[in-house]
Amino acid sequence: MADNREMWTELGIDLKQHDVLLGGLGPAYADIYLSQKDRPKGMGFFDLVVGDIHGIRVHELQEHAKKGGKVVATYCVFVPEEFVWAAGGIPVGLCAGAHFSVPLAEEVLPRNTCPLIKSSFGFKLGRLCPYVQSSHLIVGETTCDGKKKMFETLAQYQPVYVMEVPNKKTKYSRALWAGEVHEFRGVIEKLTGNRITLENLKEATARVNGRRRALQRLYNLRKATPVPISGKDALLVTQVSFYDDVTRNTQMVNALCDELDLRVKEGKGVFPVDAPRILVSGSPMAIPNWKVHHLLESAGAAVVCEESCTGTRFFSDLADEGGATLDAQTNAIADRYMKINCACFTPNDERLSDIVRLAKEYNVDGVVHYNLQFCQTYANEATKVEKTLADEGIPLLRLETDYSDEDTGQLRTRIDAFLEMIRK
Ligand code: BJ8
Repeated sequence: MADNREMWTELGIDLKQHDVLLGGLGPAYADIYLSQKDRPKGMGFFDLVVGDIHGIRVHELQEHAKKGGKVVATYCVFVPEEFVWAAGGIPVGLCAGAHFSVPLAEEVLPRNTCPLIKSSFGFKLGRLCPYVQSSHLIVGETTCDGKKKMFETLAQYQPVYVMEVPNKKTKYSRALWAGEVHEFRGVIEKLTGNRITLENLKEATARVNGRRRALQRLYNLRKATPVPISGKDALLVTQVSFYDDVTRNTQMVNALCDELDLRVKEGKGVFPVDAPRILVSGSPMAIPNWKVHHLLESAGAAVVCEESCTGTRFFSDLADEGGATLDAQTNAIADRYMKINCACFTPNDERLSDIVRLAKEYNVDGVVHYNLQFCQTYANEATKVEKTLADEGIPLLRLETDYSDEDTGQLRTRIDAFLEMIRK
């Protein structure tokens, strides 16, 4: 701990406010996570990671930086991490899931901005996040207006590079995106001083695919009844995957899956067999945003899948590893990312098909559409999701919320009523 404080001081962290932030996280984690019954032993690793959330991994990043290595921070699953690993850098998906930093951000950003954007900006403004402080470059994207304008402001505080994500999936848009990915390759080479070659890019692609396969395995195990792991735990595994070392993370997720495999064979689960099975679909849930999962599972539901960027959109598609040249491999990676069905695309009907397919594959009793407040793209799609699911006869609950606790009572009432309706 003393070790951590010294490091945080060197990173320019506001120790006083940071103590308040971490002081609140421990008890919340104990209440939400450690109180769960029959947790898989494999969750011990993830508890350890969260228990020292601003320690162990940040030390690793610092060690890397002392040897001349670079750290690249990101906020979106569109940023192709393969290039960073290939060039010997470390990519880190930043959290942005805490209310703590939101009031700080509201001093600069419009209040009617989504909490994910405000939280991430507030972490930088308040010097509260050692991952942000450790990063040599923040890579943003043009997925939504709020984010892209926030990145302009963020650039006043830290080096920022923004990738242009197109809004359509036509051949012209794909060409634009491929160009952006090629450009990004050069940006990362320049930052790290290392050449990206066909060999190291293929190796990095295989490593990232390994983690994607491990997460696919975890999600497939959640299709079992009774479900062998809670939705909260599965969400945490995905959240941690954004900033852990890719090789270690793959090993730990696979070790957890080995244990869950046994559970499934023995018919052991964490909820009764008749617990309503819920698919959560919508905006991403970054650490420590566990609000809706906690409310759902406390009310007796089992969250069995997330159609989200902290869920299936993060790992469902693998990148082809067979490019014959560096440019071909770069294009293969660009193609893989264009399969992500984010609400920033128009039209985005593939997401509707994904939701229906996942609802069936995971045998769910209902879908919760989760919308971060002021996120226009997901709020607009919610209406289409509602119609599509009504046509399929799948019950839907639409929730719009932020990171605060202010609406917890109201959400609980609506969730209880939804589950009651499903049970009937
Ligand atoms: S690929 S979902 S991670 S953009 S919630 S900031 S869209 S106003 S997070 Fe996302 Fe990439 Fe898409 Fe996924 Fe804007 Fe909406 Fe906020 Fe959002």
